[in-house]
Amino acid sequence: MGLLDGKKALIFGVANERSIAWGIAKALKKEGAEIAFTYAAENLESRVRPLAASCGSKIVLPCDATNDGEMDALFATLKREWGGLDILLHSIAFAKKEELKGEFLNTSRDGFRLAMDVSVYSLVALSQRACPLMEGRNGSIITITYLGSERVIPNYNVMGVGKAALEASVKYLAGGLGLKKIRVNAISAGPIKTLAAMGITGFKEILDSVEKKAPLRRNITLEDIGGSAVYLASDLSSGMTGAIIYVDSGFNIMGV
Ligand code: NAD
Ligand code: 0WE
Repeated sequence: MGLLDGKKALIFGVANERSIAWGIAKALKKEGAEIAFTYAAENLESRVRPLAASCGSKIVLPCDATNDGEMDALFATLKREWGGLDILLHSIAFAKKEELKGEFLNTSRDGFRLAMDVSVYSLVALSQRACPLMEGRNGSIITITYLGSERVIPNYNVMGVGKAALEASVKYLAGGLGLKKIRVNAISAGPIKTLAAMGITGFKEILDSVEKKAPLRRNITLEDIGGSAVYLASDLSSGMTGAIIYVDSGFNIMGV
């Protein structure tokens, strides 16, 4: 008996075995969910397929979150294969490398637009298409955010502004989708060494400061995030929508 027996989950954001989306997929699978995976670009297909196979997933489809046509095709396939959907995980973010260093003041118009499109609008675009498949099934939509939305984290820059917009989008989506009994929530994850954290100036210092200052005195793991995602995906969290929950060893509560 799993908490997610019979539920169908569509996962966006697996790039490799370190991805937060992969940690969550494993946790959902363990509780009995059936999983479908997407990959952002052709060069990731060979990474995602073996991971999907190890989850017993038959559905692995391409989806660049900036491409409306690709999204339409994906959801048409999913409707044919599954008929409905219970869980949508959005674990996608991108900003140009040059925007993640130096002064936020120097953010370019194009860098701002791209970060917002990939990291924020994608949640809206996916929710639009997931919604008809989730109706009448108590669906759960989950996204991943970061403390840089509300505090100034050096170099996080345009992504911080994007995460603030993502969190506001969670609330507006939740406000509208409640009528359809679809819940929308975010996990604000502590720093974790994934592909998206590679080559970030000062990332090691951020990890060190969590270990030193957070109440739990340790960094978080994919399993920590997976556990909270199971809660948000399952009927255990049936009364919760529009929430931003922290999985960060408690770091966010500290004043110094
Ligand atoms: P990751 O690199 O493993 O995942 C990011 C994913 O975004 C990749 O799978 C990538 O393919 C996907 N992506 C990028 N552009 C895309 C596009 N156009 N279309 C579709 N997919 C696209 O890194 P991660 O750390 O697992 O990041 C997942 C989420 O977690 C992101 O939203 C990130 O902001 C958030 N987050 C990460 C941390 C951290 O410290 N790693 C902390 C808090 C929140
Ligand atoms: O959300 C993120 C990372 C998002 C991200 C990472 C990259 C790196 C490679 C988005 N776009 C790109 N583009 C690239 O070219 N995190 C929460 C992890 C993260 O990223 C930081 C951090 C932390 C923490 C960037 C600067 C400072 C801190």
